[in-house]
Amino acid sequence: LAACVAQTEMTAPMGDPRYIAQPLTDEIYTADPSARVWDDGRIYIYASHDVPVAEELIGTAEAFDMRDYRVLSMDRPGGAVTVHPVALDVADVPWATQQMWAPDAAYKNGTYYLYFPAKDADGVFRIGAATSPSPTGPFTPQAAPIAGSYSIDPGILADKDGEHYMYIGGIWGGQLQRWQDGRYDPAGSDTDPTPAGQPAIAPVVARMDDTMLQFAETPRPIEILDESGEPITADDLDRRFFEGAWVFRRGDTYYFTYSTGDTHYLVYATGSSPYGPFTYRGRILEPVEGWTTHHSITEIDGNWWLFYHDTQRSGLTHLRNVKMTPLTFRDDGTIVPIDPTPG
Ligand code: FUB
Repeated sequence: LAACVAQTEMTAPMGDPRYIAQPLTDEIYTADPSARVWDDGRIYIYASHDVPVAEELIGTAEAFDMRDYRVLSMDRPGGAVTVHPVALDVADVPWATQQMWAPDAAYKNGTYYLYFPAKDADGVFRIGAATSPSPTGPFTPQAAPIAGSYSIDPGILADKDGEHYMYIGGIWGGQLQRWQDGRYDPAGSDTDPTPAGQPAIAPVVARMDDTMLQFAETPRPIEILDESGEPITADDLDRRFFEGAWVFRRGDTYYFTYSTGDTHYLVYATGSSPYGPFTYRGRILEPVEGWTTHHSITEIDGNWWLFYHDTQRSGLTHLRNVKMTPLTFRDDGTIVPIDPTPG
């Protein structure tokens, strides 16, 4: 996420025909949608809950000062959207102080798990876990963040063999560049110090243990390769990883999808293992209105959907609204890219 977000703010009303999809709710501002379909067949969206902030914060990463999570749900695409009560409040998380950013969720053996990034008392992003017998919460947080976790944007892959993997990372405001030698460097860069031509900073993945509350292993970096099998480099801004990893499996192919941040694309790479390496394949979504772009991709009754956000309702980068639109795969497994504002 931008350390300092500069953009021209603009206002576009709901229902504006330029947009291929409309906001799923106008009750609250929501972003970073992680859409899940659990055993009851209902669609649950675990999202950031954006809030207004003081004027002087607008245009900075501190404008993303979210305090709680609210789950959205619907019985089918196009169905009525329910905005559920607060699922987890930062005031109830013993170790967290601020900035409840992009969450995700998982289900195992009758328990729902909410995973979320937040800053601790030292201003360092960690990943927390919370549990509930209900998909909409309220969730009970663990006393401490997941040991060995850092940075932002946890994304969960529930693989077909029952294993769960957590993908994490975000550069700039997400602090991933400050963890490059395994320890947090408080004096590290606010952006990305990697020299041009060097491999881009890598997101990481760890398998969850049986409790779903800890990692079973030390997080490992993920390689994202170009068409020649070489690592994507830090200066390849249209293709390098920035934040918002979302991994799903389609057949035997693992799709590692992510945001390129300051170039505003959602893109994807594919591989044959949850650990990668993944080879870059192309774009999923052209830039949306607003600085950030963040998504999930979910199969619902045999059809694939892209959940994403933009700033159609507010015209302000820190007050976003989630949307969903159909996603099409070609016969060779590549994705048909979407332009969110045609015409
Ligand atoms: O919502 C806060 C941050 O903005 C997320 O963690 C990033 O992925 C970006 O969408």
